[in-house]
Amino acid sequence: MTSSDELHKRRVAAVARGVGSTISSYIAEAGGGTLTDLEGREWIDFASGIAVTNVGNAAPRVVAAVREQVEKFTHTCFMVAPYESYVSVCEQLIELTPGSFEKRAALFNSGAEAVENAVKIARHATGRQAVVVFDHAYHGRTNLTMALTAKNMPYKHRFGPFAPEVYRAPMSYPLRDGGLDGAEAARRAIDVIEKQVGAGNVAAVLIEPIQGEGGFVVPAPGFLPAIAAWTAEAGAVFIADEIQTGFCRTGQWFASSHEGLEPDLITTAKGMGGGLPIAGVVGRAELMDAVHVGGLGGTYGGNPVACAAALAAIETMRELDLAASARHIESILKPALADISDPGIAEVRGRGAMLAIELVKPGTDEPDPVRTAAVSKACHEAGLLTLTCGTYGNVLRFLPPLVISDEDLDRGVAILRAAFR
Ligand code: PLZ
Repeated sequence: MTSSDELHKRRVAAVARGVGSTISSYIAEAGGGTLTDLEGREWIDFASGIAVTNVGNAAPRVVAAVREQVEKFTHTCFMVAPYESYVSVCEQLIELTPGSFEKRAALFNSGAEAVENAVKIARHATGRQAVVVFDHAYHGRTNLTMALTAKNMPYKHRFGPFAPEVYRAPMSYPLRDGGLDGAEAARRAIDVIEKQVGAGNVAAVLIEPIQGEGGFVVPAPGFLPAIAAWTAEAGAVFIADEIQTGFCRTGQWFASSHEGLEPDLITTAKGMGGGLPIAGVVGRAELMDAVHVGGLGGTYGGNPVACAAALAAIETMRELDLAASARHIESILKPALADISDPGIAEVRGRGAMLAIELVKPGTDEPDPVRTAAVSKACHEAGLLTLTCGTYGNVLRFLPPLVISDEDLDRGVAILRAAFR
């Protein structure tokens, strides 16, 4: 059998250098809480891809649904010859997302594509152009979404020029904004928007309810509702990017619900497809339906195999009550993380199964990306797959599949503790 070492050589000769990987082992199979590499080494999964396999890897219902669908048909293009599962996924998005108003949905292939389409819809419906995003935001790697994303390296460096009419406002980041409360942080952001953009020019305010790549930043309570209220008053569209936070990850179907938000539009991807590529935009019917017939689409958007997987993943989340599982994971993992006594730990934060540790140089608030990378590497060497994130690269993040066993969680925590030592 091919070894990871041999594969690595082939990879270097065949795969563009710009595509990186967190670990150098190659995966042979994966399940509900572990991955196994070609050498038979097991990894406890605290990554879920990147918050994708919420229902676990190769989840039984997803596997069965995909099998059944590929035997019937693999592709017709919904824009050419439609099929039921696309409609069913849209119905599920409408039912599961917060907001009791009339909604519509549309399906795409990736998170970035969903975000681009949400912006298109907001611009079309309002007749305005400006899009407001926040410090530390991550929305994707396509040209428009690079402009929306905050961090230069590795996402934007030398890839410009970027799309115009994107404006960045300060985020609520309790650890790093001098402890502004939600209302104060919102006032600071709104002031920037009003002075630098002008309320009447804003098409959309786009925000992750808990920031993902930017560092698992949980805004102070009240920040999101205040921003949403201002957006409504300005006649702009409030878009929640729930691509990383959605589908039970934070202990609710969508993280917007933790603060009672009813976003005008929500973007979803990742967890929704149980590992297959599918994304969606769902929201107010009058916004979604403002776009002319033929204005939205794409060859593969809502591919039938991906739709079958999404329906099976959603059924799994409902039947196993994976939102409750995320809260259960939080109840075990958060105290365990808080219990790691290390002078470099500035904060343990997050919700549900989206938890993080931010690391600083002891006694300062200076980010410590070197130690963060070292702890992460020690975890990898000991068989725990963890990821880092953050504008400063100093956040360890934990995203186990929501079906992970308590035993695998405990084993993971033990490896993490040892890695800190
Ligand atoms: N919005 C909130 O988290 C994807 C990106 C990893 P795509 N996050 C992982 C990387 O380095 O490329 C993400 C997200 C939020 C949008 C996206 C983009 O989703 O499916 O990767 O396009």
